[in-house]
Amino acid sequence: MPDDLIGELHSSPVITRYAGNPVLSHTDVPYNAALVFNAGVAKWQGRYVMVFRNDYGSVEEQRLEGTNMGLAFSDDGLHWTVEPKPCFEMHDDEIRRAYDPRITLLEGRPHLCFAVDTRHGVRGGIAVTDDFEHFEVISLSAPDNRNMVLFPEKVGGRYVRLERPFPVYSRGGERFDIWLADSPDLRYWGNSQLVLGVERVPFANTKLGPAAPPVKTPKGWLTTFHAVDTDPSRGKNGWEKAWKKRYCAGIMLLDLENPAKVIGLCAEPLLAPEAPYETDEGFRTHVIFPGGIILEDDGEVKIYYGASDTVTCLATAHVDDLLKLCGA
Ligand code: BMA
Repeated sequence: MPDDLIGELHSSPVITRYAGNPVLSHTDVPYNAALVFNAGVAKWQGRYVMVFRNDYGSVEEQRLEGTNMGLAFSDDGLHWTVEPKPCFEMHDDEIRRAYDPRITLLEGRPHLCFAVDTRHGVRGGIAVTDDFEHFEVISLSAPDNRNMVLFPEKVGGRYVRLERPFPVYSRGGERFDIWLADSPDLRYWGNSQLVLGVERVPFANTKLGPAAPPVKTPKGWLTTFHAVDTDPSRGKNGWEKAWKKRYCAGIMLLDLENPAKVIGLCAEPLLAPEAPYETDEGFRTHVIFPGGIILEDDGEVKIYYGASDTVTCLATAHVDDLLKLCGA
């Protein structure tokens, strides 16, 4: 157990939560749905598109049966309509489920990154689609790895992704860090480099993970991440007997040409659990898990995040304020 307890945390003053939160919950889904969270979002063909994680079962009975991914569209990024059927699922003798999607528009085509629970460990998957109906899985990592996000363009002639391997033996406990790998073809990944270690984030004592795909700005790749702290004194925070972790969103800036290099890091959380739907209600409270980011033409940044592993929420900030938080 960590002996470096973090204590109270607050969201950055540059952040505004959308007054209509949550933007999506199980009641918006026209099929079996219970926890509707950890979504990836992109602007595609003139609309906003969202792929969300759906752990189905019953909220009333606090019972979960399985996981698939649903699809929703929106004209304004605020009001969403869910398609009649789930869009993506992986399940066979070896694979239990795929979840936590992120969307990157790369060379004009939507690419989905996701985690895959298998009988032999957690793998990170990448798939490509042209219609959000048919997906071609182009790569699955070795275990244990997840929270992958693709950069929206090649850097130095190579495809690049952030990822979060979990070295349980060598690192000690759950101290997991953010890494970067590159690829000539999105299939074969290598040149692994450490980007951000837990010890560099003052509001984490457990693990980190990449959040939404990095956004290109003239000053660097603006990049969200999630940061986890554990406090053994925390008790029942949700449906389970005890939930001792808190997930916050952080923000950093990566070098445009060498994205393994952190050129700015905000020492405080961007978003810490504070709203009732983040602290009081749901499966696992005190979890903010961002997976989608949109930089609008007027500089507004929309950040989509899972709240309490239960609903999908939105917060906004101005890109200049986010860059300032990173010292740029
Ligand atoms: C992580 C992932 C996320 C989830 C978070 C909090 O390990 O499973 O999907 O949001 O835990 O439960």
